[in-house]
Amino acid sequence: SWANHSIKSFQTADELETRFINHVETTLARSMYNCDDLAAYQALSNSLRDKLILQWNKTQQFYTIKESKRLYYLSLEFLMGRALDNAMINLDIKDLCNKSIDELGFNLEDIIEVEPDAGLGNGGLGRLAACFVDSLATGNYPGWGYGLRYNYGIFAQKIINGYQVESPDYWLKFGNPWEIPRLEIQIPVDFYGSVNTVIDSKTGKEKKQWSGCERVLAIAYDFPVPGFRTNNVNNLRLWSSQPTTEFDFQKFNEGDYDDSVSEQQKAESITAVLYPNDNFYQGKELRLKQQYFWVAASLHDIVRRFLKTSKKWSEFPDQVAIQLNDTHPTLAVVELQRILVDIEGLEWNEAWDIVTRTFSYTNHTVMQEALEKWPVDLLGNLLPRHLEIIYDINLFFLQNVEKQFPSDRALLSRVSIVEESNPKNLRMAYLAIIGSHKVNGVAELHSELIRTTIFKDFVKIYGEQKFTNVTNGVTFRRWLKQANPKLSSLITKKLGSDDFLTAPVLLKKLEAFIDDKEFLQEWDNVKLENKKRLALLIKKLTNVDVNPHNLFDVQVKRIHEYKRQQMNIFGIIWRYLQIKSTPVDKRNKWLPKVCIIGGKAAPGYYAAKKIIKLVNSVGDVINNDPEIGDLLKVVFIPDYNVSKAEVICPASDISEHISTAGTEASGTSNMKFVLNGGLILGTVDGANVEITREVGEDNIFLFGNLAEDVEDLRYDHQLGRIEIPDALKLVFTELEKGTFGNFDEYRSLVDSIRVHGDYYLVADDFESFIEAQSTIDKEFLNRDGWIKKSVLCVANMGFFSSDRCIEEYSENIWNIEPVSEQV
Ligand code: DL6
Repeated sequence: SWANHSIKSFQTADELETRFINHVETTLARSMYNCDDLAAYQALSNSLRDKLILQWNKTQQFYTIKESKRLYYLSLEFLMGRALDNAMINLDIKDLCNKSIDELGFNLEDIIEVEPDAGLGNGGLGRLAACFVDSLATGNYPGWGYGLRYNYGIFAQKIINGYQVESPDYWLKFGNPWEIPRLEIQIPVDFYGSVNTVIDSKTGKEKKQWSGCERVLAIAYDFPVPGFRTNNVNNLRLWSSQPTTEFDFQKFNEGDYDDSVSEQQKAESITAVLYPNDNFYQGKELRLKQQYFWVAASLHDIVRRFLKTSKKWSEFPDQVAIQLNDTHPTLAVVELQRILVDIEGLEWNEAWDIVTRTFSYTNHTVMQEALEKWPVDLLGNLLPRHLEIIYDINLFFLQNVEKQFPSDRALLSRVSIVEESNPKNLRMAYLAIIGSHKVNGVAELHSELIRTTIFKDFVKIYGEQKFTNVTNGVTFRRWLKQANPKLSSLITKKLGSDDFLTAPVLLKKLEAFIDDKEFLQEWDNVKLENKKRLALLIKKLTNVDVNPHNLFDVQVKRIHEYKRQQMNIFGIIWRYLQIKSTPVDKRNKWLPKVCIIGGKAAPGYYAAKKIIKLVNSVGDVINNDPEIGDLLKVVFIPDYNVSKAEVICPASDISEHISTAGTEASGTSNMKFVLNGGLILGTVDGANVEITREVGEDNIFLFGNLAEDVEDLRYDHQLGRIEIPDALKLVFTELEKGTFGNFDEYRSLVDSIRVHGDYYLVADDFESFIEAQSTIDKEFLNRDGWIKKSVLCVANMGFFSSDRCIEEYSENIWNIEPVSEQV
């Protein structure tokens, strides 16, 4: 029971306070008299960290003794957000911390706010990895994350004159109490160089040997990952790059100071910055260097741990499962084959069998622009031996395909890892499929699409059973208990326990209270309180006053044409024009609404930046139009990140997930909003489909064309058959008039629809989009009905817990089991 767990943590407020003061006075070398919120944050974090580290150490020893199979989750992004609040919740000592901190003269909420987000990711993919490490730890699975410790995470976004301006996010400015530098773990990683044939001293046979000519060191930084109510603490290991030598002493002596440190700087640049693209492949050499640096260090670490067990190589896949989070770590497949063949001297086939039994691959997108294709020459120059191995993998694979389908030459060129383009490219997704035993998509519709479109030839070759689905999920600890303490307490009170945090099917019991008037009223009050909290944040960030009693319609996510924030803002303009053309005395027929949009655009993404500018300009006009008042407000929340999402998700009445059908692999914020009692306005895309199945069609507002119609519609558009509905024409005319500033600024957004084929089908879906909104307006007025919908949604969200995802991966893909908790 949990009573036993607390033994591992603080027993009394006194104990915590003593530890806190100790950290202030020794670790921070300050006195309690000049301890500000930052110092208090550091002292409290260090106090919790002390406890975590002891448990973390014991857990690792425990896993080693048990010799249990381990899972390694390779992800180039872990969008962790803040750690302190999460640690307090997972250790179940938030009340105790509150009491201590209060007694020490601080306010816990203020202290939590001091912590910078660990923004080591772009969006859904990185946040999914963060939810997964939480669920692995909570479920007592021996699972580690491996990633990169970027000095700069996702950039901070400022809005200046309506434009996005990026500034670097130096999140480590004040140090990081949540990491344990393992300076003794230094793994050399080589680049460039050449390949020679040498005689193996053991076997006397010829073998290939790669000698790199640039070496950097990978230094391990460990982030303890506490599970919820377990004594097991897992590990997230992030690598930081360092030069092998401090600087070039000879150059220094010769007075060439600049050059003497250039090699050092080059080495450090590998883990300096996170590439800020979401769903977009850029093809930079430094990015490839990051990828190899990370997989080489991680595999070296994994192999070293395996070798300590003295087991045979053939048992490697019984001890180790490696999950490739998208294609970013695909070189790990090649690196393991290289280690086994070139270094350990295994036969190719024996090695390849081990490799494919070890790896599995998650695909997160079907969009062509996001699929990684490294130019052959670039990869061959940086990693010459790896290119040879890729060619061999491809050769043996194609030979097998040829045997299976003897007369299908077109098939061979379609599935070859090497794309015969100019320049030649390596299709990393194909390499990931060939090197893995399982491939999964992240929602049912998406998994079906990869089987029937981008990977259809591979289904023909390998059969259906290699391709599977694991629908995404989110951790209920962060996204319900931490983000929404009020709703979490209400549910706890009503259900008599908070067991739903680990057994989410229990939420279903809320359905029993659907006619309990008092409960519905409390539920509604919680939403209002959360909307007030968001209104304060909006005021602080944008200086716009919004009325928390009005409908909050939220769309926060990365800005991307396929996510269609442009459609949202066109819809807002349309609503504005409709209100304006309604006689003044009739305007109150319009439901007052607050439209909230937020998200970052990749710095090089022109259209996305134009969308941000348009949202801000429209907001400026509407929010300052005295005729409109509270009927319509439009705010752009700057610098959307995990900690802001924790305030925003609990506060929506409606959230928009309106991607062109077939483009959003899953989405996970859709789950977070519904889990917090907000309803969805969405397309039939990604996990919206399964959310509908779970919560029922009556409790979600769907609109738009279906994925199966998209191809035909695009084809029609190419032939010039495109019809712009009158409502959208009205919007375009208003833009042309300059109501929201110079039209030239937005011409490209309009032209992409009118002139360039409307790839994202904004025109096709616009009418049904605004129709769905008018349905929402009506339904929102039926207060009782609306609150009931909200309760029913939450009651049926159990399926979307990331704990369920981890169980499915463990059972169907990784073949790992929970290790009983150490005491
Ligand atoms: O699976 C996590 C997340 C999905 O929820 C989103 O729908 C999807 O867009 C995102 N995919 C990527 C692809 N990235 N790359 N490279 O971020 O994954």
